[in-house]
Amino acid sequence: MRNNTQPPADLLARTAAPYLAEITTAAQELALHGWAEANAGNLSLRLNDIPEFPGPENRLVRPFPDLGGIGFLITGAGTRMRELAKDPVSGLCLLRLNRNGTGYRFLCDLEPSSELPAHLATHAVLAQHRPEHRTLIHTHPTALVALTLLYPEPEALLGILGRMHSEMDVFQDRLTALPFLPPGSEQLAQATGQAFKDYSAVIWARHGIIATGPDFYSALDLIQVCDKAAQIALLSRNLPGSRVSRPQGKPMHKARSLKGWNAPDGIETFYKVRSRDSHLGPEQFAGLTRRPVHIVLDNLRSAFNVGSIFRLADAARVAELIPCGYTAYPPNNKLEQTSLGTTGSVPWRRFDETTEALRQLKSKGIQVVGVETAEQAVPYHRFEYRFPTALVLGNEALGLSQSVLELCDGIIDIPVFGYKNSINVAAAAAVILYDIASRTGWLDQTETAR
Ligand code: 2HA
Ligand code: ZN
Repeated sequence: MRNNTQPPADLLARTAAPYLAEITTAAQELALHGWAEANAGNLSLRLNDIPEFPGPENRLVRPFPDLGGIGFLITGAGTRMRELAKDPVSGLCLLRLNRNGTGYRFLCDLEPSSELPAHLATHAVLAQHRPEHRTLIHTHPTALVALTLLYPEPEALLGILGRMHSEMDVFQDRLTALPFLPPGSEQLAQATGQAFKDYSAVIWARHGIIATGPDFYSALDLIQVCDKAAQIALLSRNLPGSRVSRPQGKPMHKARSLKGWNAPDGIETFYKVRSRDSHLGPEQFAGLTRRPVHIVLDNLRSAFNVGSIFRLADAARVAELIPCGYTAYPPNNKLEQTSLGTTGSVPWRRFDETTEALRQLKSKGIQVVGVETAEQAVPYHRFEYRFPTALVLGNEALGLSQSVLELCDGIIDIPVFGYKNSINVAAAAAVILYDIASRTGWLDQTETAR
């Protein structure tokens, strides 16, 4: 809606005049950093003592009684930061809430920013809790947004940022993060307003950041430091020859609980290791549903491979493991070097003859699927399983014997494109098992706490 009535001609320009230098700087910086693609981002400033001006009144979805009679400068919807930097007055709206805070009038040729709800909700909180914080900047810092994709958990994200850059101390624990909420939405506005009770900057996952300060320069400082930390975090990842461990900066207060999070190898980590089932007692664990997949090992040569498959069977919580013929079985030193303690958590039984194991499984209605690069094999990702199913894995060199193949209800293989024309049997088992788990939706079933 445009304001058609004639307001005092220069009220907007006069009101904005004392702030033009900082608004210009902020807009320039946001544009130069590449955080203000198209019309991304918005700024606002809370003012007192704005005279009433005529014009149609716009009602607010949610009233802000504490902001009654308060005025704001806020960027207009569609304003580009690069344009705002050149001509700030043309990109700004002067907005004033009515006495009850139930509606507002505005002066400008544009609608106020699409994030007006978040700006108002935040200013309402700041006016009450930290009146000296009058400015808000919202922008889309590229590295920071990328980092929110890599670390969706706010605690992990804040922990990483806190350790990346000593300048993060400027925040003095006043930075927090919200999960993704739709841009411009009432939910985003409410969650952001709440967060500003305790924080001066709020990261919006997969979107950007919004920060406050007594002036635009200090709000901009917070955002620049935060994105710098995010850039350092991204640039220092996974470079060849780089040290695995992160530099030990002083963690921010919110991240302090991260200290002492240990990976299973005892080395301190920056993320909380997800435990899934490992916190359960043996009896609770034994009560969990096991996936209807049996794994039959037909004369495997390497006890190390058997151990790896035990570990995999534990991870995917399959029904059972059946070592047959001369396949190693527990207790076995080599096997235990790779099974890493999982022989106790995976049900297993052994047979002298693979064919005997298969006959027993088939008699219980279990589908038997051989893994073999045979002529008639179906690529594993297209095979239609019928559960319960048994996967039969063969000897590393010889594959499945003819008598075993004859008992199979289906044969699958893994397409390979290399010179060697095969992959390790434990790796093959992992590929096939996790394909099944992903196709059946098991990966999304969180029977136990994450
Ligand atoms: O101003 O950045 O979040 C456009 C936006 C919406
Ligand atoms: Zn935005």
